[in-house]
Amino acid sequence: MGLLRPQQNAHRNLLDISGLWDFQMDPGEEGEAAGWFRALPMPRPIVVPCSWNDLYDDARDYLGLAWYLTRIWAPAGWRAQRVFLRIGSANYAAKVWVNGTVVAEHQGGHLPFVAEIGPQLGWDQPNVIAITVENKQLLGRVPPGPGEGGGGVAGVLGGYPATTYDFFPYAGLHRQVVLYSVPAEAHIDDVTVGTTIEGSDGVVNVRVHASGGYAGQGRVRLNGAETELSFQAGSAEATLRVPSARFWAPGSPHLYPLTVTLADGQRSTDSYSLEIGIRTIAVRGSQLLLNGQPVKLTGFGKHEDFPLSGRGLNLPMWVRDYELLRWVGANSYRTTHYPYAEEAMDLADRLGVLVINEIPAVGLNFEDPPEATAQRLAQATRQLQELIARDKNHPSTILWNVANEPMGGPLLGGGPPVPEAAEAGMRFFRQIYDETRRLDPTRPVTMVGVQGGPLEWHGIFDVVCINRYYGWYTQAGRLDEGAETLARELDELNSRFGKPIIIAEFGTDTIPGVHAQPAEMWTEEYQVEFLRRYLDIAAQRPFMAGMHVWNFADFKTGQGTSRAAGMNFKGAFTRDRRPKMAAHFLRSRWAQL
Ligand code: E9O
Repeated sequence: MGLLRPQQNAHRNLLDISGLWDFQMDPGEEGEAAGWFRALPMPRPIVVPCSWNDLYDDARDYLGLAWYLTRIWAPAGWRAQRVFLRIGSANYAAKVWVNGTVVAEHQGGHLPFVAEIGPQLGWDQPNVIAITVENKQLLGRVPPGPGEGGGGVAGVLGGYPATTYDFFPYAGLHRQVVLYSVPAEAHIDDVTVGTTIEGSDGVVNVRVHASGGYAGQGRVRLNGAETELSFQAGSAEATLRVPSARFWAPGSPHLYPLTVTLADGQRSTDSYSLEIGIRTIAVRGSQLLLNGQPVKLTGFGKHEDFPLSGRGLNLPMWVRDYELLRWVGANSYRTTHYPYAEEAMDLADRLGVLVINEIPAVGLNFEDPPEATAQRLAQATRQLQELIARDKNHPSTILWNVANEPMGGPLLGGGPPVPEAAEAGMRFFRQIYDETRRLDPTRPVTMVGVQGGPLEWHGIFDVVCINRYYGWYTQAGRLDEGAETLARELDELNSRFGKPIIIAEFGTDTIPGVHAQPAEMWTEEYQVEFLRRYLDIAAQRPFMAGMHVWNFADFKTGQGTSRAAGMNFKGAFTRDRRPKMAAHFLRSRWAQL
């Protein structure tokens, strides 16, 4: 089944049931046996979408089972249609009841899931929707929990709550919950758009899947032209040409409206519309080519992170962040370390921002038991399937990233990678790479390597992405030495792989307002001097395809000795989006490009 974003039109309906819901934590996990899916015994109000952690004192570090419940009327006009419930993101594991019947279970946050609920709905009384969510940090999950041995870079550093990653483990229903309906006879279940360029023409391939083995007719409309679709066993395909097309790119993000219709003679029975960008993305030698032209990424790794809303959808934050990306002269970002909201992807299309789109595979450690790796492979594969199903039609997504900083042995103070772990990683990433290319043959695929990690894994992927901190985590306080190490390593990576290289993270923790001359760690001057050296080194190397500063903004982490005030301070902006000196410096380098 496809994951098309629900929409309202003449054939379909959409009702957002987010808002204030009932909430109750269930640390003893007694609610199911006690029938809490009908009503919660001691409910408190909660917001959907939002993380629960910043709202109640006793919920801040809570990652166990919690209940969400609401009562809704099904709109009377939907009676003749098929009705679905779609949950935009439940972090991490969820179970869903409608009027006491389980309709869905799902693992993994950040990606939507859907249940058909028509048969469970009542039309003459309110319906009870109950959802449990828990975010336990377990060894076989993606991202994995720390287990016994620590695991992951953040795991090595320690912290509370214990995670394998360096951001706060916010939990809850993080995106909208909606009801939608589609025509009962047959409906458009999936649309896949692929674009190529021939001279000045855009060539648009549209593949459509309709439910129930639909074998009728349909059409595709694009840019005022229309083409017939003939379905067989639910599938149809058409190729359209847009003469003298306006190609999608940063600076000219032109979008074309595309509508697919199912038609029974003159009568249309379903339709679905989306906005598409005509563009190509490819790797040639050590260059990343957008519409056949070399492109260099300037930008950041980010987070969905803000006070009170936590990881919950925050549209003001998104609009402001895109404005600041424009101001600072960034043309791109990476969805570190999980898929972002669908609205964020729409805005990237519309505003012309390039996106490296990443699954939540952060904190993998191939020294962990093989059973854990096998479970993670299954999880990561499913997350890739869901992400690609959700985001495949966004022109802004130019690169899939399958993991951040997987470890193949000890890092800090540790010694070289462990051969067995490196081998286990090779097997894992070969499978993941092949699966990604099978799901989407149109975009290059990458993996983001950690400083000191096994280098051979990069050989599998189309683009070499690396996170480097010479002059911070190593060679601390020695910016010039750090810069020399970086320059040497980049040249080695170039001669070894001959592929585009992106520094996908580099940065220093910087307390806003703290200064020193000469530059000293944790000061604004040090952050600027560090970034300056890295950007200079990249600018001298034609094989460098991008520079992503870590991070766009300061963000919340767990509590620990390496994170003052429970924050990672590597932002160019503060958590409330005020520019540090670094933001002004980056603007002076990027805004004129
Ligand atoms: C992942 C990101 O989520 N990369 C980390 C970032 C950080 O600020 C974190 O927030 O810590 C950097 C990891 C660097 C590890 C360096 C190890 C060097 C040992 C040889």
